Amino acid sequence: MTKRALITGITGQDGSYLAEFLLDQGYEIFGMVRRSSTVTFERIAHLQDRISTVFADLLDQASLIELLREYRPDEVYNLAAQSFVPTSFSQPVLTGEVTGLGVTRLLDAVRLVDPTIRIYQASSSEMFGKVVEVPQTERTPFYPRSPYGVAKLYGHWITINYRESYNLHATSGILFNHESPRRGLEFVTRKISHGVARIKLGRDSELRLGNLEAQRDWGFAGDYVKAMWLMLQQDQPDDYVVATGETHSVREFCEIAFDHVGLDWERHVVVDDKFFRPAEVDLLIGDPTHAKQALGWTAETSFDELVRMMVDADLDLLQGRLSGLS
Ligand code: NAP
Ligand code: F7E
Repeated sequence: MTKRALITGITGQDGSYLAEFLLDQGYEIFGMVRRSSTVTFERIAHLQDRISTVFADLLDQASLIELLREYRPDEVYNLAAQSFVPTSFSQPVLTGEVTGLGVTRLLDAVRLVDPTIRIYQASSSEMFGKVVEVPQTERTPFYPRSPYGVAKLYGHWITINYRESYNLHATSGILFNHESPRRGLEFVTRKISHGVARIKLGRDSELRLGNLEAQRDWGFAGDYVKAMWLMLQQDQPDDYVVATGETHSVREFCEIAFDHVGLDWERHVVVDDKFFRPAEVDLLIGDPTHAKQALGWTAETSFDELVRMMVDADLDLLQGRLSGLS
């Protein structure tokens, strides 16, 4: 029997990689999209004839119930969110509605329509925020530092609550930062890779950034979607940290990215107060031991490979060699 998966957030970075991965596993894919006056399918344009796009919104409970009733997926991957941390400071209520309460709407739809549907919740290392332990594991206490982190923490706990209250196969993947050539241009890694490519091609001379000292555990999104799938293949639902186990600063990312094209980052990067946050997450580093032992999952792409892949893809994109979807 062909398995059916519903992916919310399919138009985002992870949605596109997960759809590719599940198609390779033989799944029938339903990608949930929200109504927009412009088409936002750039990342999944190459998959359009292999997946079905279906309309609903995490803000609308009835739309989620109808969706599950009509398409009856075996697995639901909840990737949809307002995911940009600075926007969560300027739009905290919207972020809470989508990134927090949206999870409850979806879990409740699963509970009402078919409680045997397995569900994956995209939790985040942002929940660790001002970290109380290094490295962070599934048992590290949380201390979120942004409305986004707070909303994700609500989503995390409501997932556990529905698992324990209604016996749902509801799993939470606590994923650390993962990047790719498909990352949104506002996130720091893609902002740097795209900025480096523009400077290399003579279209810009400087790149304005915020806190260069922030450290993140950065992996490749293409590796991380496999962990999501593995989680839903387990007999029992659980929580998993998914990370590389290494941390690097924004400064290091700049050094490698500029060096890759023969430029000195210090001649081009300008620190701009505009990009600092009201509260910062200084250091994240995950311990993926549980994912390795229970799922057999490890990150396959090194930090250097990731940085170079992103810069090369942006050079290609700007020179019209490909769509940036490699
Ligand atoms: P992304 O690129 O920002 O994609 C977010 C997706 O959510 C988009 O498809 C967006 O649709 C959709 N969405 C937003 N509001 C919605 C709503 N009200 N109803 C339905 N869909 C809505 O995020 P990502 O990087 O792929 O991350 C995927 C998930 O993992 C997110 O939940 C994120 O918070 C979480 N996460 C990400 C990371 C990371 O490092 N990437 C780490 C940990 C957790 P539009 O295209 O219409 O805007
Ligand atoms: O910032 C610093 C910034 O916006 C990383 C989301 O996917 O990962 C992501 O959240 C760091 C921060 O990602 C700029 O202050 C410096 O310390 O790329 P980011 P994030 O906030 O870590 C988590 C795991 C998620 O779940 C989120 O959805 O870089 N930084 N200068 C900058 N950041 C940005 N965006 N722009 C700058 O100019």
